[in-house]
Amino acid sequence: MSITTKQFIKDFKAQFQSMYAYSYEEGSTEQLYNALGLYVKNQLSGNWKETREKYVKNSVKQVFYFSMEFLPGRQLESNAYNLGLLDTIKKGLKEMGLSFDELEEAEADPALGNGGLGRLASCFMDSLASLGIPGNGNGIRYQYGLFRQKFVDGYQVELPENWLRHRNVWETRNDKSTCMVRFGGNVWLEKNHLGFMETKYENTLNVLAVPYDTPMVGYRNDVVNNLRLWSAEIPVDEEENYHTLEATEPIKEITQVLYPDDSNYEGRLLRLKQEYFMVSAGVQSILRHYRKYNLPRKNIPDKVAIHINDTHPALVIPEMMRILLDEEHLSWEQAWEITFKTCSYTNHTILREALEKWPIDMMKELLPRIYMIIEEINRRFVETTLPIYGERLTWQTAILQNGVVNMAHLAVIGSHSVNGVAKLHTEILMNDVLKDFFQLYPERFNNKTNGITQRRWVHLSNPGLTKLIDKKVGEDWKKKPSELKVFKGFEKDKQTLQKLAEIKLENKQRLADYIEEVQGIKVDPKAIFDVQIKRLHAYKRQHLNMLHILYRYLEIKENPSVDFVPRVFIFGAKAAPSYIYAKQIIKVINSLARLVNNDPDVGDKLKVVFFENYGVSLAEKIIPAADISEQISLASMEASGTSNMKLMANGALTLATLDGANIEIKDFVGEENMFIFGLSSKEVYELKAAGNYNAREIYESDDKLRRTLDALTNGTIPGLQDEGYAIFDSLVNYNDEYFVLKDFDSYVKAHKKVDELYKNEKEWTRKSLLNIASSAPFSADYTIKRYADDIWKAKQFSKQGRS
Ligand code: 26Y
Repeated sequence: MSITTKQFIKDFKAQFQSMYAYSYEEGSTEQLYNALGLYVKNQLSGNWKETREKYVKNSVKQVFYFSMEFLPGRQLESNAYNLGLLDTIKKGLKEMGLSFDELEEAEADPALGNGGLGRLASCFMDSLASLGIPGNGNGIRYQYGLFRQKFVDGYQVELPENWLRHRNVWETRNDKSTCMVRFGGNVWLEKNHLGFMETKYENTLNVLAVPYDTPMVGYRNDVVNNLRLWSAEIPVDEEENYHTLEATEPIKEITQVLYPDDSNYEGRLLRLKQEYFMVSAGVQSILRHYRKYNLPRKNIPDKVAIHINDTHPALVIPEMMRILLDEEHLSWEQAWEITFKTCSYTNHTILREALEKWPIDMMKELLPRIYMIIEEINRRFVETTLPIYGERLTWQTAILQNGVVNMAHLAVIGSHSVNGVAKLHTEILMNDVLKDFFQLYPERFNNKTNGITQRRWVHLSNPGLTKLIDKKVGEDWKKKPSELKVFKGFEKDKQTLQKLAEIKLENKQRLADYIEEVQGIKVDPKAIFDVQIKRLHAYKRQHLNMLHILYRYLEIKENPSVDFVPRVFIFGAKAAPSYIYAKQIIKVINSLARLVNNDPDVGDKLKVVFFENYGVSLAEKIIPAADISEQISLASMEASGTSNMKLMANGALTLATLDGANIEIKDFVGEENMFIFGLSSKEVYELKAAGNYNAREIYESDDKLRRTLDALTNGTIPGLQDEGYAIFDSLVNYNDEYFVLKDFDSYVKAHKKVDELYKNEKEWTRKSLLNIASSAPFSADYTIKRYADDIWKAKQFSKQGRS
C-alpha cells in the first residue's frame, strides 16, 4: 500500500477531528493512538472485505483454528508494517511533532492466553495471512485477560487485567452473526410426524454468542483474514429470555475471565462452559457460512478444516455431530465421516495434570445432548476396537473411563490427524503418552515443529539487526526466510561481526535503561545478559537457574576475585495463582535479587532482574538484548518451547538441555554453537524406570551443592518466610521430582564455558551470527505451510507478497 506522507497527515488529522471534534494538538496520547489505530483499520478494511468475498466466490477451502487462547500482542505497528505503511506513518507523525513509539505504548496488549500455546496461535494467524492461506481464528473475547502481575515484597500478587477499559479499535462487533448456545435442561428424542427422530429440549439456559472480528493482516499481499472472538450475552429476544434475572446471572460470567492456568488442571465448571460456548458458536457459524457455498454436506471436509488447539476445544467433535444429526438430519455414519475428516488435533503437553478430564456427572448436567453423543462415540469405538485389539487396549483408549470423559481420547478418536510440536515431543506421544493410540492409528500421527513469525520477533523488535541482514544478504529473506542462510557467509567478516556486536550492545543499552527506569537497578550493558522468560513451572526449572545464581553469589563472597564474567540474570514469569510452589520460587528469586543487587562485594559481577508482568510487549524489549537463552527444562518435559526460537533468531546463544525444539536448534546450528548440559530424555526415562534416584545422596556428596542448598534455609537470604525451606524440602526431602540436583553440576560447568567464550568477543559474535543465520527453519511460515499441505489440505489462495 503506498501513500504519501502529506496524504497521511491530512487523513490522520481528519480522522482525529471526526472522532474528537477538536484539533490533534489538544489530543491525549490515548486519543491520538485511537485515531491512528482507526486510521490504519480504515486502510485495511477494503482488503478485509475483499478477502472474505473472494474466499466465498471461489469456494476455497478455509481453515478454522480453534483455540481457547490467543496472544496477539499490540497490533498497531505490526498491522502498519504488514500493510507497508509504517515508515510513512512514522515520518508523518514526526512532522506533526508526535512520536510513534509513544502512541504505540498506549495500546493495550491483549493477554488472552497463558503462554506458549496462545502465542503460537497468534504467530500462526500472522503466517496464515502472510502466506495467503484462507485461515481464521476462533476463540473467546475474555473481558479480563490473564492477571496483571505485581510484586509486593517479592511476592506475586494478581490484579485484574481490564484490557477493554479503553476502547479496542481493532475489533468489529458483528451483530448479524450471533448464535445461540444451549446449556443444561432436559433433552430427549422423539419421533415427529414425518417419522424422523427429533431432539427435544426443555428448561435450557440459552446464551447469546456475539462475535467480535479482528483483522489478521498479511505481509504486503492484500490479504486480511479474520480472528473471531466470541462474547457471551443475555438473549434479548423475549421468547428466548424466559429466565429470571437471577438465573441469567451466570451468563455474564462465561466470557468474563481467562482461566489463568497453563497446566494445573482443576475441575472447574466455568471452564467447561467456556469451552462449549466457544466451540458451539464457532461450529454453528462455520456451518452457516458453508451454506453460502451451496454444496452438499458431504463436501464439508473439502471446504472446511477445523483445528483443535490442544484438547480445550475438543468438544468440536460432538458439537459437529450434534448439528449434523439433529439439525441436518444426517445418519450417524455420514455425520461421523464428515466430522472425522474435518477435524485435526495438536497436543501441546505431556504433563499428566494438564490433560483434561471432565467428570461425567458434570458433563451430563451441563451438556446433556453432547454427553449422549460422546457416549455413542465411545460405544461405537469400543464395539469396533474390542474384537480386534482386545480388552486391555480398548479400555485404555476409551473416552469414558472411571467416571470421567478423557478429552485427549475424544480428540484422537475424532480427528484424522494428531500431531506433536517438536520431534522429541511427537516421539514421546507415540511411545508413551498416546502409545496405545499409536498402535491403533499409526497413520494419524505426525510431527509439526513449532515456529515463530520473524516479522514481529525480528523485523519489528530488532530493527538494527534487520537492517544489517538486509544490507548483507538483500531483502529477500523477509519473504523467503531460507535466504537467511546466506548470512552464514559472513561469519568470518570482521566488519560484519563488529557491526553485529555493536547492534547487540545498543539493544542491551536500551534494555539497561529500561531496567533502570522500571526497576531502579543499574546494570552494565557489557555484562552477559542471561535470559529465562516463560511461565513459571517446576519442570521448566527456574529454581535450577536460581540455585546457580546463589552458588555464584557464595563463590564471590568467599573469593571476591573469582573469575566470573559480569552477568545480568533476567527473568520474566507468571505463576498460576493457585500454584504455591511456583510462587515460592518467585519469592526466593526476588529476595535473592535484592540481596545480590545491594551487596557491595558483588558489584557488577552479578545482577538479578525479575521483570513484573511478563507478556508479549515485554518479550519484544528483552529478546533483542539477550546473549544467553536459558532453555533448561528437564529433558522430555517441554513439548517444544518457542522463546528458544525467538532468542536464537536474535542472536542469543542457547544454554539448554536436549528437550523440545532445543534438539532441532542443535541440529540446525550445531552443538558447538550452543551450550548443552544435563540428562537426555532417554536418561530421564531410564532413571525414572530404575526408581533408584536419590537426591539426598547427591546433596550429601557434593560440597558446593550442599553449601548452596543450605543457603536457602540458614538465613543467607534475608526476607524469606518459609519459601527457602519449601524449595529445599522438595529437592532434598521429597526426592527432587525434576532432577534439579542431578543436573546441577553439569549446568554449572556449562555456565563456566559461557564465561570462557564471552571473553573472546569475536568468537562469541561469530557464533551469534551462526545462530541468527540458522534460525530460518523456525519460521512459522514453514510450519504453517506444512500444516496446510499435510493436515488441512488448504491451498495458498493469494500469491505471497509484493515488496
Ligand atoms: C487445561 C488447561 C488448564 C490448560 C491451559 C493452558 C492446559 C495447558 C495450557 C497451555 C499449555 C501450553 O502453553 N503449552 C506450551 O505450548 C507451546 C506451544 O506448542 C510449547 O512450545 C510449550 O512447550 C508448551 O508448554
